[in-house]
Amino acid sequence: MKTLNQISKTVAPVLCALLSHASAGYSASAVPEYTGEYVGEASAPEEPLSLWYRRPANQWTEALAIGSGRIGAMVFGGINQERLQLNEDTLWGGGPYDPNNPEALAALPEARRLVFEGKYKEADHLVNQKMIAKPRGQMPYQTVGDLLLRFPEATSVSGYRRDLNLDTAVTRVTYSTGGVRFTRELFASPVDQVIVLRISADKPGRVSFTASFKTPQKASATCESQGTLVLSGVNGKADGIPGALKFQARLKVTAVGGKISSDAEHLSVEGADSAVLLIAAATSYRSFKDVSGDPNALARHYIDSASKKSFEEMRRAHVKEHQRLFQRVQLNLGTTDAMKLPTNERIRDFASGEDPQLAALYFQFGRYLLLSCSRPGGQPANLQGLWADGLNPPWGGKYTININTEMNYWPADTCNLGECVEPLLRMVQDLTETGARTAKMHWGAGGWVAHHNTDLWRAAAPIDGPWGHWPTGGAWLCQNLWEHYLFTQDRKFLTQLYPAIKGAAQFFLDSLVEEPKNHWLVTCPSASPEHGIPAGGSICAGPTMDEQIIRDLFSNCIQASETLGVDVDFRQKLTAARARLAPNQIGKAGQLQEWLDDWDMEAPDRQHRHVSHLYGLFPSAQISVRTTPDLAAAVKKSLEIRGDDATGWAIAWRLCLWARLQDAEHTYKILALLLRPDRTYPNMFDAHPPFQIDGNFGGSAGIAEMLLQSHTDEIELLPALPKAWPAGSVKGLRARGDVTVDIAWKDGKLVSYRLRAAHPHPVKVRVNGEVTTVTPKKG
Ligand code: FUC
Repeated sequence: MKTLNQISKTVAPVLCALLSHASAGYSASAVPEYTGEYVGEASAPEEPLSLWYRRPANQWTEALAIGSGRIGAMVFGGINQERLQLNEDTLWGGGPYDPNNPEALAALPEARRLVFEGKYKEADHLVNQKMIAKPRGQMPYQTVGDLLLRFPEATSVSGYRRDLNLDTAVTRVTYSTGGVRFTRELFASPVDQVIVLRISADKPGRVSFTASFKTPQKASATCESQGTLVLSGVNGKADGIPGALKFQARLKVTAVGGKISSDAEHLSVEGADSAVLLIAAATSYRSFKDVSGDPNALARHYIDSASKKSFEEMRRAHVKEHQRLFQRVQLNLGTTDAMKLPTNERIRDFASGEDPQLAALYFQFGRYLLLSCSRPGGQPANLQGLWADGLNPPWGGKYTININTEMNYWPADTCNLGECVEPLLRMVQDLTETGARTAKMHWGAGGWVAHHNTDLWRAAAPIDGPWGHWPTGGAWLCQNLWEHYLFTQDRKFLTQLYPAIKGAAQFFLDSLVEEPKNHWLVTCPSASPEHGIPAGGSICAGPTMDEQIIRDLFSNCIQASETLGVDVDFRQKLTAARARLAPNQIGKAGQLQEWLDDWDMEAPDRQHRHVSHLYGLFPSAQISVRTTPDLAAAVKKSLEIRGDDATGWAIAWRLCLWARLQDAEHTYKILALLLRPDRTYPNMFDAHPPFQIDGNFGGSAGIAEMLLQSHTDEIELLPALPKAWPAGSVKGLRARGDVTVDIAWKDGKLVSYRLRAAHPHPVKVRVNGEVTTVTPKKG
């Protein structure tokens, strides 16, 4: 049999021209991973902000995530084979489509009549039959595929370590075999828009490997020239919607010393001192209605520009750009010996309470993830951020907007990463267009609406079933963006946002109806997200969360129109309608009612993961311990009824809520639930389970909320500091009003703080129950 080298010399030019199905040839499972002994245990990296492990990843949730905001990889760190599972944030199933159901509007009056006559089951049935989108699901986010690197089989391995340094956003794999120490260094550069991998050895001529692509997509790999392997394909249809995207992944290898050769679908390096791999990926997506982009030109462009730079140059630029944002916040919760253990063991042991730094690492990991999956110009963070395997990840890896996408952005401003909000603004701007059609076709209303999910194509109609018939998803997204304005006071941003807020408000002015008992203005038919009502099904009128979100939306729109000096008449309409919304009500168990009627204690699933009606306390500021103590006490009661434990994001929401209740010990107890091995995977991804990234982001937001709150007219320092963190400091957290805050504490008490603002103005600061007025320093 000829070796790959011999083949490449003789027939490479012919083979290079051939296309072959990438997934048909080289198979990941055909490469036996090293199963031998691991000799000489590696020690912890010197950087405290590193995740690290003593073994390669076996499972996807052990692999380490890198991302440029737009392209990303899960890095497994195998010895015989490295697997990089690749994503590009516009590679989804299907193509532009109109999901609106032409039958929906005709059924609306009847659905409302049934709800108001208390015939909830019948209403649920009608909504299900007539008012759900066509198709009933949305399009899934999908993998590009894997880049596989096969190395010469190892017979013994020593000193193995893989780590991910959050401070540099570089991941490394190091180990020794056959008397040679190998190092892989990888990063996904937001500057150069490529994933860069350098493989080196401490002895010359020892770097050898074979690279190939493998994908479940309809795609073919071809060797375009010596050193360049290209995977080209199209996405598939989903839920009956034909695939409309082309995509390409492109690998370019350069080596110092040794030989590069290739056949149709493999590219080999033999006997090099080191090699650098550049990986680019792109699709033909230009917008939710335009798929005429040229992935070949784009991917080629990324590779060509990156090829002009050295590895060191690219690494320097990448680290600089990452640190520009990442290093704005430093959190020190103390150090202990536990830090010497690999990350998976620290997660296992967190409950023992001797590893406060793990909470700081988790906090920073959330910030790292947000920076790696939501940068200006890209798509917003989806259910898995940027990282998803296969063609149909859990829940399609979509944007679920009845909590999950909103939670993804909770840490953005408090944790000083306001720039990451930009993709969310653009998605909402898209939704004002698609959602205007949904508003008209499903509700006979003006403005725009988005229900409980959306996707790359910005589908806005209700999906899945009656519980998806929930019209406040778009309005909630507007609240996230409004918060960004509160933090930054950026008038230009407000001007960009205002049309979306106004359109969302217009929709509710047109679609709210008067309920017969108290004559309040309510949404109908709607649902309290995913929670069943005692009568069966979930369809109802005016669930508490809807009324709270709309109250915020109207208030924000009124304030924005005043700030911008526009729409006086519209503002008056909103003021009048706001006064007629259903109020927050306290029910017979002393709880905050989830619905217009006091059904909470009869609800079939009282410990449900969603805590939608508690939106008023967090993320909203409608309820707070000082401004509305009775309602805050009712929220506490509701939380007790719901219970502490839940799935990933639902624990993170409880964390933020308890922090807002300013019960430090209870908040910490919830944090420990989030940081336990069945809720945090070895790679620190949140376990819903399976993986969902929202819990990571909600976790970072919750930790920030323990240290600083600014949702009332005060900046409160250390509002929920637990005994487990007796001494520490935090630098760079953000408070509303464009203020940056540093705090240090000892023996559980604040010792110093510093406020900075670009445009200093007096602010009220609350410390240990005392309020003083302070003017921040300029900066
Ligand atoms: C909502 C939640 C589920 C899951 C899904 C993506 O439907 O109720 O728990 O998070 O979104």
